[in-house]
Amino acid sequence: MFITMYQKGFFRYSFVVIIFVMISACANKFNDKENSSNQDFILLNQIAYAPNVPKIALIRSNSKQFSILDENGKTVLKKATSPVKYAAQSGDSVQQINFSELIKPGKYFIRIKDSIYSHPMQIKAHPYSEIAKQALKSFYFNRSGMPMQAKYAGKWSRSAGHPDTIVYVHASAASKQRPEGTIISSPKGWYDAGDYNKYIVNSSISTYTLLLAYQVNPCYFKNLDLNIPESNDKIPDIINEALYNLRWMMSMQDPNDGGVYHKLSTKSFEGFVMPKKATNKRYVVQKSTAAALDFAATMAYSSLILREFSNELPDLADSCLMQAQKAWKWAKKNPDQYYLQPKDISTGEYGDQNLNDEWFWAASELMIATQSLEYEKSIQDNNMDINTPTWNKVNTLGAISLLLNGNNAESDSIKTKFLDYINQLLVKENKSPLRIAIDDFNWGSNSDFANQGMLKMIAYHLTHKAKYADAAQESLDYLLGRNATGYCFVTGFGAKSPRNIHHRISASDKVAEPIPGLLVGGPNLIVPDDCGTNVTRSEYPAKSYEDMQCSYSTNEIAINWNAPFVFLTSSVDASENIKN
Ligand SMILES: [Ca+2]
Ligand SMILES: [Ca+2]
Ligand SMILES: [Ca+2]
Repeated sequence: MFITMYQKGFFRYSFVVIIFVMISACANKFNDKENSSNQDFILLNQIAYAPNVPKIALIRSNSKQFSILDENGKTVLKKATSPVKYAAQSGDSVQQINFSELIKPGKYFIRIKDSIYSHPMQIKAHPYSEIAKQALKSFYFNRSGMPMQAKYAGKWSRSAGHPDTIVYVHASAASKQRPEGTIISSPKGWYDAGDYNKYIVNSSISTYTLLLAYQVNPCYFKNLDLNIPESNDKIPDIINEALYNLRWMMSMQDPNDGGVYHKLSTKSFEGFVMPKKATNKRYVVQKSTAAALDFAATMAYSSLILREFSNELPDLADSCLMQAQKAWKWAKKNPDQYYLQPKDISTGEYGDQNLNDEWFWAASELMIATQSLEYEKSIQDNNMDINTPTWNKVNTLGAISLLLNGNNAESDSIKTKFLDYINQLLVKENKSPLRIAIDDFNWGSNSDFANQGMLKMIAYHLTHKAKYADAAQESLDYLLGRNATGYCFVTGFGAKSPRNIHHRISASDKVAEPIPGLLVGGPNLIVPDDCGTNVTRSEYPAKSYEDMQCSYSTNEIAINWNAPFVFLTSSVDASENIKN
């Protein structure tokens, strides 16, 4: 989606003026002059903190001390701020304020200079239950081929679109058994992002990440009722949700040769209309090595997770593993089928010229699932490194699976590398004025924070060292408001959150509020003029964000961004439940 949207041209939409509603009557009690601009002097997690976690906010106004007031206006803490530091990534002079010692549940405000108040701040147990649930439920809202009934979707109910029971084999995907124009059925699956297409590469990392969230905290998810059509069966709703996409993925493999179509897509992006009205012909496009390997990895990992449900889902785990092995064999025979966008197709590419990491991920998952030496050799031959995962860098997903599910022989050296990487993130964050470890703000920078938070929680899971959970809390703090834009980057949550997301359903459903629980891509400088020349984005990467529908480069949503956010919120929430 992303790169091609850029190549394809610029969407221009009229600017919608956003009026931020005054936040709370309590705040007004303190200061009639309160407004969102002075609140942006104090950047903090706008949702809540569990009592025992570190609580560090940032201020952008030179102040020697800060106070914390309870909801009756009584000062409960007065403390010195840290020295001013210049943050080159946001162009701000910032100070940190640390109020970790405040542990009593309640609602509070931070005050600086006697007259500048923060958004409301909360301390409570189970602080992220609701946001984790909505973040997961956003996948349901992005299901293709299913009507959203009001009893599950509330005011976001809608008709079904994209049944995908009639999908054409594109010329680029033609084979002897399935010539160009052959009709296949490939229903279900999630819309990838703001568009209505379905892409194997991005679906793979997203599905894997949700299943991983389940593996790390199964009890948490067994108790989580999403109010989706499958909520009353015996399968945890997160597994139901992942299955909705997994079953689509299974239909993307050509049973004749094991090759996997790279995507299911219209020729060009649909307009900003509801799914039911987006009725252009859809195609499966080109089999690619990246799709085959990501598919193999995800199917093999799914087989492992789904064994637990063999009574409810007979034979499904075996089918997944069989399909994974077939895809791997196809990739072995076709190791350099890099995706090349056909001339008549302009939707998302997810093109990737370096597949070493995809080989490593697929081999890791297949070795775990089969214990076969064939895959072990592929792993040993691969000079794997650890980094923050994204759709085209998936080696760390293989490493995580080996750490959680592999045998000790492989795990020891990987664990060292893995923890070294996380430790480096922690060192960087502690030195950074904004307390972040991001060097470059990429497209979808928010997903880098979510994925780093996920890696930290896995480190916590492996070592039980509190420093990793504490650092994951700070990744979450960033996404929930402690960032240079002052936004809580999740729709429907926080005092200041995105309203005008680049998401066709939210843009055309005639409901004022966007579908909740969606993490937007976040700031970056990659396409500074996506809203045309009348909108000037900040020249600083950490601030270059616009809550406008036209800003596809900063305000789109995507399944691979929401999945690590589900992991992060659920695992932090679950671990805090234990600590409390
Ligand atoms: Ca269920
Ligand atoms: Ca790659
Ligand atoms: Ca809407």
